[in-house]
Amino acid sequence: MFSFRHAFAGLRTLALGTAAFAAATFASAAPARAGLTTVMPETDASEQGHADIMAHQYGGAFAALANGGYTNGTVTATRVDDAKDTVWYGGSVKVDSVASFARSNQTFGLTLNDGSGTAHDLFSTNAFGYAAAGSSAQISLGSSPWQFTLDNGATLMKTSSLAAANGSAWDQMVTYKVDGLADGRSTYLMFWEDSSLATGDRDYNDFVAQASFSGAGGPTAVPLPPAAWAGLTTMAGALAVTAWKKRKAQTA
Ligand SMILES: [Ca+2]
Ligand SMILES: [Ca+2]
Repeated sequence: MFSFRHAFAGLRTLALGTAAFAAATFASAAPARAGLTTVMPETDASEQGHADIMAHQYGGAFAALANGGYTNGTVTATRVDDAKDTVWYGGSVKVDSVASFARSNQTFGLTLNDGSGTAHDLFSTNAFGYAAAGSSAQISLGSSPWQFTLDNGATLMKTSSLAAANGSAWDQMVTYKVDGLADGRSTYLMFWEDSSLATGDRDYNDFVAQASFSGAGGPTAVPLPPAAWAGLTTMAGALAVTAWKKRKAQTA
């Protein structure tokens, strides 16, 4: 949707009255926090925001925390610094769709961050809300780091968790670390915005997926340039991601 906030950002000659209107209009926006990409509040009554999506996934009622996260008292979701949710690494991971408030086909996958650009689709889903269905098998990429990717069939945007890999360099995905599930795994929720940040609503709920790692794994602290990974990827050619791929594509 059209974003008044963004459109106004570059206009420095606004009359005072108009500026006051803009300030009042966005008074409810979440405060900007260092290191965290701003998520705009949900304003579409047919969609759900992050707290509601977490409640659907984990139960209870999720309340906002001062640090940008949410908790239901048992399960706590803490935002991952957006400088760190770009490239992922380690362990064995399974990804499951949680929700999609996009009304269009979404293909979720990963791209190896080894300079090869090798991409693998994991699953596609095309169902609105919590009917979205799609799961990967358990994936082990050994020493290869990767970027998560989302390919939207309607906006024709294929975006990466690594903002620098997007043509616009926009950050299209925000991430929460989920603690309190008591299942011995490392769990993250990824919330995607699948359209232009110049004109989109920036509510980051077009596609939501849970990544659950067994063993150590998750976002790398600092994404390394491809050359730095060259010595770690000698086994990459032996990877058989295709064999792990399990499509549950749906047709609308
Ligand atoms: Ca991010
Ligand atoms: Ca959106």
